[in-house]
Amino acid sequence: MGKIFNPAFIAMLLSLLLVVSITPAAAATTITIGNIFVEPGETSVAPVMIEDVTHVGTVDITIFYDPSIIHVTGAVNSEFDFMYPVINNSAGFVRIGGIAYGEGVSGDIKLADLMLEAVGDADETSTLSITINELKVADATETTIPSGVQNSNFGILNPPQPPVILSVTTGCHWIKWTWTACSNSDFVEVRINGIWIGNCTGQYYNYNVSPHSTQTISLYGYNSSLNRYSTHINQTITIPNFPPVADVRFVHWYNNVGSIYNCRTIFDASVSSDPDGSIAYYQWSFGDGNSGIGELAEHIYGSYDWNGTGYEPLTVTLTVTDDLDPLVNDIITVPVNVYVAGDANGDGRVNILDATIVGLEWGDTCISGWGENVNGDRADLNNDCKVNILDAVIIGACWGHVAS
Ligand SMILES: [Ca+2]
Ligand SMILES: [Ca+2]
Ligand SMILES: [Ca+2]
Repeated sequence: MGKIFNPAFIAMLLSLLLVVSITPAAAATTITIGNIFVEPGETSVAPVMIEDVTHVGTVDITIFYDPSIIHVTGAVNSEFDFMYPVINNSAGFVRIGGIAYGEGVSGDIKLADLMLEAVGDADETSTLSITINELKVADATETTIPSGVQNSNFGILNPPQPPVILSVTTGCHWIKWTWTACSNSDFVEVRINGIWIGNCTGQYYNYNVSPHSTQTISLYGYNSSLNRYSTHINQTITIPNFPPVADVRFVHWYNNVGSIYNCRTIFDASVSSDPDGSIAYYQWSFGDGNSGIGELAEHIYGSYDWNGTGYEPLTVTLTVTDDLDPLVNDIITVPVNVYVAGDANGDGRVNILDATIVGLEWGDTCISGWGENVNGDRADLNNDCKVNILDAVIIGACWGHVAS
């Protein structure tokens, strides 16, 4: 009993099992010819192999084919000492004999490279059917070597064609190409700027790109049976410069002439944007004949527009220009309220009503703009974001002024 569980015995048993399991089964000898696909009129080579053979001395086989589709034009490159083909392209067969001297040859032995010419039309096929007449070992016994055969197909295919590009659409950061179905091809190989990108079985390709870049796509059809590419088509596309979007944010909606009593009107263009770059230039026309530059513009108005009964807003024009070549602009116009100095309520007069607004809003402050606090905005006559004595002083100094 103890012996069965002896570790040495188990180790020996395991190693024996291992040896048995990795010993290959005796391979059967097979005479093969590979599948072959060619274009119409093309001549190609199909190797005729005797695989897993031992000490073969003589071989004699016949390969039958459809002579309306294939002609055999030769047999070369034998690993036998002597090989001779008898070709009959009228009847559709080639008989090939081979002799190896001495101990013969063993392993995977090439009998011949068979040269096959396509004489049929595209999409025609013929089998290459092997009959073994004789296969014997290289000794006095001349024992026949048992062997199977593996026949093959010879097919004629039209060559792959490149597709035709149907459309190209672009965004700031992408290009999409579409193309026609590609005849005689299993897939379309996509190269961009000469570099392989992918093999597409669909009829489109999306590619992410740098803004405003130039990309060249090349498309090749590929036929895996023929193992060859088509000619290719190219298309070069330059992503356009997408225009910027001009926008203006007011710090103060209500502004006053500031030529005597300081009132800076501030325009903020930082809310402008460019989808594929950045904005390089900001140009302002303030609506009173003056102009300026910069993302954040300040202007002190010296004039207003009174139509006899009320103020007309002045028109501010912002032009933003991006940083790509060629430069692209966008323009926006915005109205800006400008009143005479000291006029808080915008009625064209500086009087007790303006003083009242300042009094009511006394002490109000803002940080980056008055927002919803319209009266605070009106009462802040010097645009310093505080309603205090300085605003009251402006009213006092301008008391009785009338817009005209
Ligand atoms: Ca742009
Ligand atoms: Ca007023
Ligand atoms: Ca103020």
